[in-house]
Amino acid sequence: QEAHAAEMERTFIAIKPDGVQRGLIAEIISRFERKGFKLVAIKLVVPSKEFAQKHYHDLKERPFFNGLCEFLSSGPVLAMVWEGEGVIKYGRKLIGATDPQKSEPGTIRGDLAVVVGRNIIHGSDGPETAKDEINLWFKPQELVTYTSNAEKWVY
Ligand code: FUP
Repeated sequence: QEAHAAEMERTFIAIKPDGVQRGLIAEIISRFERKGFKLVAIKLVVPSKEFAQKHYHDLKERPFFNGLCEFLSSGPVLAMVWEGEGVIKYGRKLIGATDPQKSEPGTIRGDLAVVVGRNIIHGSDGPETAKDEINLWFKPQELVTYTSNAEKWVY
């Protein structure tokens, strides 16, 4: 099928320090890859606390905000952009509910995490946040445009 490439949806996905430290990078990436989504940007970074506060600015009134930002900046985070039809919403589905006690088995948090403060992965919750988060974490030239060999069989 044609006319996909130009307008394909993108989302920001990050493996938090707990996921990186627990050796879950390959496990998590493979779930997005096997689904048929396409990786268009990836880097390992230790965000500053100020950067973490920017990333989670929507939550600044919440009681857990400070601890959350301390945690995100406590070690390497694997920042990624994934592309594909419906990737924002379906990415959230792959990730599962915020609280791993409530995430379904089969989801990333359901299978691999136990408590909300260590839920191993972040994913943008809508088109606006996806755009904002991609812009916060990546420079435009870090987003790689290419045709994957798989996509003519996925679409
Ligand atoms: P999500 O989009 O699923 O990551 O959920 P939120 O944006 O609501 O929350 C962001 C992060 O805040 C969660 F991943 C974990 C943390 N959090 C807590 O520590 N306690 C809470 O009660 C809710 C969220």
